Amino acid sequence: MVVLSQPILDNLAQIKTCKPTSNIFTGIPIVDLSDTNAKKHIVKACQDFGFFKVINHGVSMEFLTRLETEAVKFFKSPQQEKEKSGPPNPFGYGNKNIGPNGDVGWVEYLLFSTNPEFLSNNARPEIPGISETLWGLVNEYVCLVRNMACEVLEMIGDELKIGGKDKLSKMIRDEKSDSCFRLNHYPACPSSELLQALSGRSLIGFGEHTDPQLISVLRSNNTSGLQICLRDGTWVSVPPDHTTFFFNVGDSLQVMTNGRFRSVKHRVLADSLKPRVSMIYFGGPPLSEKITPLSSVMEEGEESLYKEFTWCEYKKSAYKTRLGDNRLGLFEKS
Ligand code: GA4
Repeated sequence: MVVLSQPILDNLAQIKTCKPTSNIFTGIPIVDLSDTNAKKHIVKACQDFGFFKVINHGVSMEFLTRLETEAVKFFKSPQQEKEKSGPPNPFGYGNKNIGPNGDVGWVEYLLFSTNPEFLSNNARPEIPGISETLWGLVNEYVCLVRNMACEVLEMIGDELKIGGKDKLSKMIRDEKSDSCFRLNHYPACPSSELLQALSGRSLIGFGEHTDPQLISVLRSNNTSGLQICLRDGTWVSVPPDHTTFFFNVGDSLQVMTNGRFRSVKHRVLADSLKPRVSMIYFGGPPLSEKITPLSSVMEEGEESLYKEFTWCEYKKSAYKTRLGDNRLGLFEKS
């Protein structure tokens, strides 16, 4: 039996582990944004998996590397310095603790608000200790990724014939859009002692959950870790690709399509050998927006599967849940 020293035990806190799966997902839908059939592929992927990867997105690798480098620089700074940017209530630096209800993971992160009004005024975030350079790059990145998310939502609008293809994208372009952005750092295993104690299991970086918003856009370095849950309940690993963006459907878009699109359950397992750095934009509607099925997707006589709610009501309720809870369950009609 391996006896762990106190610092290692402190390091682990209540972080869960799990057996790594050998299931590499080779069937990820790939959407070429320059393809004239892209909208068809996007809608199919949202229905089948709630997940797809985007190529030919036009964002330069050089820019992505610059942002990643600046993020790594922040995460490499002394712990005491980083703590000055926290706690994430709701925005700022967080270490291991995720959300307000006791969830933990092998992760440290920075959470930003990306309200467009706030960004266009080029206002500094309410987070102390963030360099001008990092803030500038985050600002630029969020604008690029939000445009990409709008493009995708417009293709969805067009394909679903929702009348006015910008009906969905408008919600995240709105100056009151309640969107956010997170930079995650999943450190590699800090010692051979811990590695040995894990005996082949992986530390859970970010536990299983669905995203409450409409749509999320993720970009990571070339370290694996992201897993998604397929319709049949199996967990599969998504091979990393630092040149592309991964999109996933959030709970709100599932509701707006009356369950046709799938808000995909996902999680991140830490890689014991290489740090993983990811950045995710969560496109959310304005707080007052009613989240209800779009009339164009409904068949004649079809009823909504969900009770009526606003994004504000859903968000409030989500923040009372644990990460892995079925948040939407509370709003399903019985
Ligand atoms: C999941 C998606 C986003 O990362 C996030 C998360 C938020 C947080 O980290 O504060 C939540 C989680 C997320 C859903 C349930 C609540 C809130 C942690 C948590 C336990 C920023 C978000 O919007 O919802």
